[in-house]
Amino acid sequence: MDMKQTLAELTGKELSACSNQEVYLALMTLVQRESAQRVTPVTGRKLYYISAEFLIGKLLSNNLINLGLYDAVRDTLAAAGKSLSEIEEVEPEPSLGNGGLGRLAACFLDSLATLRLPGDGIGLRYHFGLFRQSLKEGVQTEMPDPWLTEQSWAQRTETTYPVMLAGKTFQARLYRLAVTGFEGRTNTLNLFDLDTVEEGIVHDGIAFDKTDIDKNLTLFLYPDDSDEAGRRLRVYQQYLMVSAGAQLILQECAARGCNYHDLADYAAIQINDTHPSMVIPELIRLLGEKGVAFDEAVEIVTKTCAYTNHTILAEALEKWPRSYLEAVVPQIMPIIEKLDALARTRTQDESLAIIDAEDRVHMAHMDIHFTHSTNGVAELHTEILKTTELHGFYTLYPEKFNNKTNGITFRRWLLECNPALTERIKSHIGTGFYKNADELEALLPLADDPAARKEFADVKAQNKVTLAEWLKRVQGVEVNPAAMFDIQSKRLHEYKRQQLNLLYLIHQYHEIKAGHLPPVPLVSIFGAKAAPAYIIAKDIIHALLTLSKVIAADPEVSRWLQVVFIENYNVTAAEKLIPACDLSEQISLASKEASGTGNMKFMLNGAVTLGTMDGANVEIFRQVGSENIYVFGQTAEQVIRHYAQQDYCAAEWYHADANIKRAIDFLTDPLMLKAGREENLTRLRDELIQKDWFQTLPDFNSYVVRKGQALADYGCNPEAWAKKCVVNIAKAGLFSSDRTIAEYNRDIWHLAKA
Ligand code: B1N
Repeated sequence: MDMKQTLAELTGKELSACSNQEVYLALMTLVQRESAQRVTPVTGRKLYYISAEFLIGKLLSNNLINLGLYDAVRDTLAAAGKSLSEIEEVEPEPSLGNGGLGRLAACFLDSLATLRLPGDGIGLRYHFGLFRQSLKEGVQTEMPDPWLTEQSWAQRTETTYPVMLAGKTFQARLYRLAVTGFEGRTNTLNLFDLDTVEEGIVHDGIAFDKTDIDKNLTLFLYPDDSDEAGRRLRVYQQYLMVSAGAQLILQECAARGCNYHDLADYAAIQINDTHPSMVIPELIRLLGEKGVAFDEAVEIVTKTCAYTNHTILAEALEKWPRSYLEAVVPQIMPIIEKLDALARTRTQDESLAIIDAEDRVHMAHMDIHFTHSTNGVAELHTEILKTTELHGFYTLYPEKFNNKTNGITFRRWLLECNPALTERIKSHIGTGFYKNADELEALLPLADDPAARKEFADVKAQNKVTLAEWLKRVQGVEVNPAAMFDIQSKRLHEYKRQQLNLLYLIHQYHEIKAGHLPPVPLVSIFGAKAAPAYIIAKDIIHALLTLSKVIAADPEVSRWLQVVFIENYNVTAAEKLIPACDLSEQISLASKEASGTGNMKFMLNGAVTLGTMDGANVEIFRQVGSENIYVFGQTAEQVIRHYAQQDYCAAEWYHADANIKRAIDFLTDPLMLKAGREENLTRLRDELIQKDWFQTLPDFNSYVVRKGQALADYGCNPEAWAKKCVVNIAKAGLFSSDRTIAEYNRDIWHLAKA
């Protein structure tokens, strides 16, 4: 049937008479109908990827592309006077994640379906996801970010599972969201929720009664954990997810003939960081109910489950007080105790225990002892786990440790977000790279072809104009598309060092005031949300917003330098920013960024990286070579040594270096205090001088030098710059999540392709 007729049937009227909302809902139905035709048949094992976050982004266009319907829909709509891109705007973005960990889970689901591997997600159906950020008067405030509408991508089912929380039984209702693969199969994202949750209890931004579990359990991703009620709420959420998830897994496997003793032949479970770790004792408990003895259950679960570590930051490695678990999930506490005792028979090393001397339960320790695989997410990260953070575990279980360098799906991060670049690439090397990313390497010779370089440079220039128009429309700011677009977009965290970029911008401000003009104007763009209770992170946002005002008010400087902060950075905003970026800021303190995936997205879209030798930057460097990336700063080894010897002193750097001192002092210059808030600016200044836990100051000078070099190359030698862009695109194939998923499957899951 032709598309026009199909859409007319779905809307029940002439397309030209439909509102965008009506067309959107009709297209949602079309996608749901088409994807249901392609469900992945399962033979052998099926993967369950359990994760607190799935940062899936808007779904309409992505699904249309994957189902091969995009062009037909776009053209049919255009013929009726409708615009698909306007209809996309109607769709609310599901913000079921907060950063790389959640976006990785979404890319993995896409790649699994594309590779025709049976692999479903298990998570929670948060009503508001992460908060919506608003930036008024220079400060971040948080609002709920609703995405659920009556007709929704996540479809309600009649299936519920009983889950015991604090001695009371709750019914976890299953919602199913179709995950389409590119010319592939359909998998499912299973999301759990309670019918009793009430959005109406949220007041004054994102405040709500943290103790009313019936009403609040799935309202938000990562509810504020700065008080005990908030931390307990996270335990409630995690157990709801894993208990309902484990019941679903056992039920599905039993339906396919599993007798529970052979669970590992039917299921592979990937534990995404420590949030789902309670699935281990929960499965042991449920297997016990089915008549499987403890020792055998431990063996089965170990064979079935695998764990991915995403960070070495101590504060992110969850340790729950025993008292919380006893209160919220008393039914699994005896199992955790038995696991702790069992682990202690394998090692004398107290630091590898599950329950420590302070009665805290180390979730990562439970994962490593009782799964068969522990992986890091980039080569450097895995090495640091083996040699430093998890060295004791590596000594005990060397065979369990492996690396899986992260990746991104090219369907969303190239085909969908950058159609102009996709067209250019296609014109040279065909469409094989859609599914076989390594074919991008065939572009490499074009780096030396001036005509081809110009084509790619023209695409970038056009994308920058498009971004400038979007910024004008949604934020009312005007930017100069001829400037270099320099972008740092990621969660706000001190280890990611937005504050280093801030100090650079202040430095540039002074240089321009002193008459040292840069070779080309710079537009410095930030996108970042700070955790609501993370004070210094919010101070950094405030300082950037204040600096932006000070610069904008100074015509002498604003011709050369502009600071733009994107409000409510999310996947949708990322899709606009990334295709238009010239310089990609990946400036975390070496050793702290496990991998990064934004770095890969920017590279794929022809941006050049300015980065430290951290996370996957190391592998990007190896791919493109030193000519095509700007590297600066301390090495991971140097950083780790400073932490071990506790010999870093920020104040020494501040007093010894006039440029550092000038930049930090400016935070509380009268100009800044007039435009901003003294409390926030002073606190940030003091933090940088007195603590600077993430060693910003030692990297300051090399950062200034390398960024200056990038500006000079960009401004004075556009031909050489264009060459770098082409090389970056050509060498990005390694970072396809199809490659990552193929490696997980080869080494850990062993799923059969449908
Ligand atoms: O996971 C990404 C990596 O690319 C990033 O480098 C890494 O920072 C990110 C606790 C986390 N690690 N840990 C988290 C998120 C929420 C939370 O409550 C930890 N996120 C990452 C994908 O591997």
